[in-house]
Amino acid sequence: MKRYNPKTIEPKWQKVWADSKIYQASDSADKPKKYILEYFPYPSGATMHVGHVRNYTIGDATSRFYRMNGFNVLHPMGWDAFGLPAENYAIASGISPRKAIDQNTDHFKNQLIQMGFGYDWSREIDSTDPKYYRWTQWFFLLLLKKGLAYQQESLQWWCPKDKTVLANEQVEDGRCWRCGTVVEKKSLKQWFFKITDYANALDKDLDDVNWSDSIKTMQRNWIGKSLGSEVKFSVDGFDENIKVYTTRIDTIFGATFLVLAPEHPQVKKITAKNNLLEVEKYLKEVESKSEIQRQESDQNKTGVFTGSYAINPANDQKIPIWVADYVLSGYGTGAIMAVPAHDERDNSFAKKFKLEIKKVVDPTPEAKPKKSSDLFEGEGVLVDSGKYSGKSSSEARELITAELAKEHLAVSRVHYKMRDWLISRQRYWGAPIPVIHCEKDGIVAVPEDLLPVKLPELVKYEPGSDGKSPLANVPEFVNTTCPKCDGPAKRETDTMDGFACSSWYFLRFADPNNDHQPFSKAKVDFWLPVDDYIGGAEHAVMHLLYARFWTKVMYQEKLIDFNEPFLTLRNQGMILAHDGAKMSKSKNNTISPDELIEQGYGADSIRIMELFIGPWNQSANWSTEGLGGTYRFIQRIWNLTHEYLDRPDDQPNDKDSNELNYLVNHAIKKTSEDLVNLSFNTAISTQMECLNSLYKLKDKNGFGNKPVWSFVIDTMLQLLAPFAPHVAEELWHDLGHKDSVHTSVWPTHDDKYLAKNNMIIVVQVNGKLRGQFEVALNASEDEIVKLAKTQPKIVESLKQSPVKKIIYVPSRLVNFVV
Ligand code: ANZ
Repeated sequence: MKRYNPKTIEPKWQKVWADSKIYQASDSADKPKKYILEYFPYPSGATMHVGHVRNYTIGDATSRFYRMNGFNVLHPMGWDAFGLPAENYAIASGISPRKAIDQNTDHFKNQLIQMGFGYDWSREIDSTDPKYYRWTQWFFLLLLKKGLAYQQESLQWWCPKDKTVLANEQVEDGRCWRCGTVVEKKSLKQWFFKITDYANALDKDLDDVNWSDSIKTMQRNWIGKSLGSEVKFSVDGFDENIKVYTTRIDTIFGATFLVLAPEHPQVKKITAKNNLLEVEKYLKEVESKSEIQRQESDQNKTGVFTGSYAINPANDQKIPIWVADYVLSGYGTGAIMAVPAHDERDNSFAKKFKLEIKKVVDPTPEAKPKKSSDLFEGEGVLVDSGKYSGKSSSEARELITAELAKEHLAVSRVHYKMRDWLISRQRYWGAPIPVIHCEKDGIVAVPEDLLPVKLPELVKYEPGSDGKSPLANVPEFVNTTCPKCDGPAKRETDTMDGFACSSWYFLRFADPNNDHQPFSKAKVDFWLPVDDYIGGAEHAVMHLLYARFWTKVMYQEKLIDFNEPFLTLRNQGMILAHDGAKMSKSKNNTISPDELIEQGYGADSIRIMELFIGPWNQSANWSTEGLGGTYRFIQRIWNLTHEYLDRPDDQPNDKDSNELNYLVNHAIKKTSEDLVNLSFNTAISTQMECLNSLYKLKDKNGFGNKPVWSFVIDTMLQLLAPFAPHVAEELWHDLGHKDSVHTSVWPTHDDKYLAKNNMIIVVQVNGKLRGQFEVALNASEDEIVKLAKTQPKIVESLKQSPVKKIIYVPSRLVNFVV
């Protein structure tokens, strides 16, 4: 009998598939389309480990399933190769980023091919290829034209280790998201994309996509929509008004002081002469604090009195104005009315500086806390609030806003926490920002026909600490002429954040070789939106938010016909090391598919292991022993198929037809349903059980009924094909098929075989008939007993007396002895 050897069959079929281009998607098929996408990877040094492999296996199994179901499937792959990881790797290893990326993509691509993933490689893209980033630059210019890209001097997050600025989203708990260094603020001129113009749409349209609630919530929190009011407080003795932003105008009668952020432009204007020195001293102190220190523990709140007073417009009370750094300059109006009885931060500040705490909201009786406290942050019923006393918080908010609005003292406002997206980077390895600075004409866009602005090859690409990109040291790059006046001018030397490149790559896959446009509208409208987007949850905020923003801009520009790029988002669970630790190069606990293939397991066993290890969206610990199990499963299919092929010409018999038909139809039904729901592990266990039953029948009666057995084996291989594509293909050809199993038509089950194969089980208590039910012929004893226990009369009897013994007569009855 021919023996199973993945080392020979796997490379063989990989080559055949590539040569026969079976995974190439057609732009003009009359079949329905399906676009399945995994995040395109950073090819950054570290090789792919079994955690990454899971992501691609999910996408690949799904793609194969839909292709066999008659869909025109687009399943592409490319490289997100600009950005810091690639550059840092290059610096550390001493080879240029270009060379490093080329080496790494080659290696990564080979790994993907050797896993048997069916990508349409004719659509491969590389974000660092000038043919690609030409269009990233084109989009930059589009945003510039629409007023959605602008340059501004402002305080920015700066990572002293990576020597570049970071977007807000890239700062986590005051640290750089990549290297963990505590970030600083630096005043720098930077480029921004005005994503805030789309805050409302980005929030609202989450209603229309099929994403997990947790990812939607993370995006919503990041966008941070807040509904409140802006209220004007006049300053006693000054011709100034201070606007505050509050979501709790119902507490305005309890506002006992105002607080301005240290950076607030009115601070010096409204400070009393005698207090000026002290206020200035405080402002200096704050400047030297890191953001982490500023947001630190509540006990250490700092602040300074301005010596001035504001008039509370609700009750004309005079209240002191303070400056304190717990109020942020970048949010709302940068000024607040402090209500220490109902806001925790205000409460601790008031206690520290001995300011008045005045209760104006009582909890409703059901919400009354057990312990009494001078702080209640919830909503309730107003007290001590003039004519609004007795009203509910929500009613009072409307009434007070309306009343103050009459005198133009308040308006309803929506604020968003999200800031504009900072996209310039002072690093070498990115797409150059395509603008020119001219003394006469200011910022001038590089004309479209001169794109791409190519990134020059450099010898020295380490960043300096002067806040300038290494490109600034390359006169041939910097010095140019102004496209408007032809006078001498200088190129912008910052490059774009890598996230700019990944904000549109999914569109380019629809038309990857277009040299005249980023893509043709017809092709993009044909393929997009992406039907299934598969990846880890780490992209919840940045990439997914940015890509949605670009999509909305393109939709408004009528470049595309849809305004959400990813209809369904799937976040797979992580594969952890044997001991449950996160796999990482630094912990030296990664397992690469290469080594497992080298050991002889084969890509097919690894693929099955990735999916069988547990539900696809939950994390699981890797187990190389488990891999032995999936290898044996494949080997059993191999052996059964070859025993069937080598069977002696024995007497035909029809003994098992019914059961065979039942088994195979059940396996088709279950595998198909499971693949629609991504329930890969249960699909695989169904196939394992089916295989066991087939062995039993074969051992009893041989391969008696040839046509039925032939159908059964063909079908089993088709069902296996999405999971273990190589072995399925090899056996399929061994059986005499000429075309690929992967382009064969997915089998459909016939209900008649399932219905006929039920049996009636009688249920008794102490030998007396108590009911009966129908169950599948191949149901196990456990299943049958479990079902018997749920019969209404049995439930009743078992409640009254405990079971002493259960007697099961196979295929006939269950008797409970009580
Ligand atoms: C008075 C008040 C009373 C508030 C109360 C809360 C509770 P969200 O939901 O996050 O938008 N706030 C406004 N601007 C701020 C700033 N620049 N820095 C720090 N805090 C600021 O929260 C809005 C609330 O956060 C506002 O409502 C304001 O405090 C505070 F019982 O006003 B509130």
